[in-house]
Amino acid sequence: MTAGWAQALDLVAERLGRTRERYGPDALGVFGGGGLTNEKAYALGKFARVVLGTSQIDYNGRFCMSSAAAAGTRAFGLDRGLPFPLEDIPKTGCVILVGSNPAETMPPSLRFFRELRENGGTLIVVDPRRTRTAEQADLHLAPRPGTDLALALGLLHLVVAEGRTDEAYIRERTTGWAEARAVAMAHWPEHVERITGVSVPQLRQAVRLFCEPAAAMVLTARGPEQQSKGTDTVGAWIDLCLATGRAGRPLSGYGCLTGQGNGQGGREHGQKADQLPGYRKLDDPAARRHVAEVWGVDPGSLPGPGRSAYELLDALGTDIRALLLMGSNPVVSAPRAAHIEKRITSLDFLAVCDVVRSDTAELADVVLPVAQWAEETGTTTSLEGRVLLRRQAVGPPPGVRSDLYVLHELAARLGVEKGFPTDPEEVFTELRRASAGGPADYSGISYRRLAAENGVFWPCPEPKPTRTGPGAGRPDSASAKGFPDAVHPGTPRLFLDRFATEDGRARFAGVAYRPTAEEPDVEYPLLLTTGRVVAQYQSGAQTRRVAELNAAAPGPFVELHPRLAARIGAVEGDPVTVISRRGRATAPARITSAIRPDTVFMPFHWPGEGRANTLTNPALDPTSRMPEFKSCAVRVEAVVPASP
Ligand SMILES: Nc1nc2c(c(=O)[nH]1)N[C@H]1C(S)=C(S)[C@@H](COP(=O)(O)OP(=O)(O)OC[C@H]3O[C@@H](n4cnc5c(=O)[nH]c(N)nc54)[C@H](O)[C@@H]3O)O[C@H]1N2
Ligand SMILES: Nc1nc2c(c(=O)[nH]1)N[C@H]1C(S)=C(S)[C@@H](COP(=O)(O)OP(=O)(O)OC[C@H]3O[C@@H](n4cnc5c(=O)[nH]c(N)nc54)[C@H](O)[C@@H]3O)O[C@H]1N2
Ligand SMILES: [Mo]
Repeated sequence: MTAGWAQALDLVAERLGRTRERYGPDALGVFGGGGLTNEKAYALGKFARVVLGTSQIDYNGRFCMSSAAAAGTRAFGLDRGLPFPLEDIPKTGCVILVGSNPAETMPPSLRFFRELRENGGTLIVVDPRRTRTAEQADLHLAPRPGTDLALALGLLHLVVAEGRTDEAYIRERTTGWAEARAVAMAHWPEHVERITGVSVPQLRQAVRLFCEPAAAMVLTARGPEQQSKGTDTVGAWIDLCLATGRAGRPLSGYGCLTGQGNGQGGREHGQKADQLPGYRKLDDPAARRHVAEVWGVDPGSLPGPGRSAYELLDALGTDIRALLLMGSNPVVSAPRAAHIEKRITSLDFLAVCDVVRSDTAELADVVLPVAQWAEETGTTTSLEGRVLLRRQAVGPPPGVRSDLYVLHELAARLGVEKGFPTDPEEVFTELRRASAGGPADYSGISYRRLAAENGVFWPCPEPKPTRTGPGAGRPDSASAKGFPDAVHPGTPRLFLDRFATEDGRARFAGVAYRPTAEEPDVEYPLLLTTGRVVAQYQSGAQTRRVAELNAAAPGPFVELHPRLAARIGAVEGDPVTVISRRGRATAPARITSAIRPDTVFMPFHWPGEGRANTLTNPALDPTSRMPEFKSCAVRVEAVVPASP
């Protein structure tokens, strides 16, 4: 049934309030999304901690870039997708793209790789499939899924063996090399070849292409990151950069190709379980004091870190009784999705804010229809750390409100009248103060400045905090009077002088290879990996509604090698069933020699019978809490048509 806004918001507030009274604040869960603007992500994190008082908030970015973020923080003391602008890519000598398929997932960025090759640079692609991206590479390495850690160590071994390390750089700018070197030396190329399936001559060629030019980059995406050892895997690729002097130098470095609409900004301002705005840590007393002051609350009232995304979803209906979901569709996108769907349906109460009626919204008690990106103003932060202002282009349809309106109204109904403005610029003005002095410092960035410039790179601190004039300390002053006109130029390139660690040095990870959480065996002899196609976006909630996109990518499929197809009797276009320890999924076979014979691939954009995530393994990375979307053990059977 439909209801008016007031009635619907009354019901949501009443149910959240009642649940809190009965079971305590941690019985309330909040789940956000990396597609939300900085303002919304910030307001959602504040809403959870200040209004609901719950520690149980996390977001879909945990499934996205959390391993790269953890590895970047560990190595460099700071996580920003790219520590350099995208325009640097064509000017370097060699790029290794690890588990990234921009031909399908970031088509506009392809020109950077094309220009790189036109300029005489080389592209190496590491992917178990010969993707459209791999087709454009000078060298394609096709490791078995989940073995990138061994691959990186094998390359590092050869770098040492061939005398290609940069000893002066290692001495002056890093720590931990002795241990990392010892680990790499234990990973003999022949051994790495057996683990990964990448031949020793190919390893040698990769080392030569990477080491010979004056500058080079390693870029990772979800392939090596969405593993139960994603943080260590990215760490090993960073080690390769550090040993060869290719980080924190012009046109060299490690970067992570960010995913969602606001994948970078969405991970900085507090919708993550352990985080406060400005990329501060929730368990850091100084950070708590700073943010509590901006929020006008007692630091002791802020809850501590909560559960990570999968753990939060897994606790629904048990510890967590009511959920507010804003910007994600976990019924399709969470690992072990049939189980998560059951957890969601066992909630006492589910409220979903969405721009469409997503598969998860279908299960909700209340769906609140909100505006989407072109329909409202807000800032996002690109993978290069560039903060961008997007002005409203069209008005939302009648009856549609904004996420900020929802939070404002719910806060008021739950007894917090102030601090949740509906004007994005007012929210941003407060975000600036909350982020001031943090790693992702936005305090020198204003809407006025963003309107005049083509984005500003963080950190961009406010140069002189003259907080004495009129309007000082008034976070709700939309004209940002508390801030003088910012003059800090922003920071397009990080780490050129020093890394963001305490001693200014980058830290080697120095970790040994370990297998995936679920290696193949007799019962489940193959590896399933998952990913994307160009015409569908994520859980498909938005793109499955667009006729042209559905025509281009009408449904799920199972990519398998001709040899495997022959063995199981699969026929092109006929259904096959993929079976894992979590369940079964059926979709048409797509037979191609572009995939390893020991591996099958499914895109994850669809619900129902062909839902890839029915199969995936929620084994979590110990540091980032990233699930192992990129490998689990399966068997595949051809569906024998019923005899007439
Ligand atoms: N069209 C489209 N574009 C998108 C999205 C979308 O859904 N659709 N989503 C956006 C988002 S949120 C994200 S995060 C990005 C993701 O962008 P990508 O990371 O490029 O996308 P994926 O297809 O998940 O994975 C990339 C590649 O990793 C490979 N791979 C699988 N397992 C392994 C492995 O073990 N090792 C290695 N090295 N590679 C492996 C896959 O074969 C795949 O080609 O795309 C963004 N852009
Ligand atoms: N097997 C497998 N599973 C995966 C992955 C994989 O590679 N393999 N990749 C993972 C990754 S990288 C990601 S990012 C996740 C993404 O998975 P999801 O979080 O499910 O991503 P979306 O489909 O983008 O869902 C976002 C929802 O928010 C809505 N929305 C968009 N903008 C707004 C807004 O401004 N406000 C509100 N309230 N709602 C909005 C959309 O309509 C949509 O319903 O999937 C993960 N799942
Ligand atoms: Mo993502």
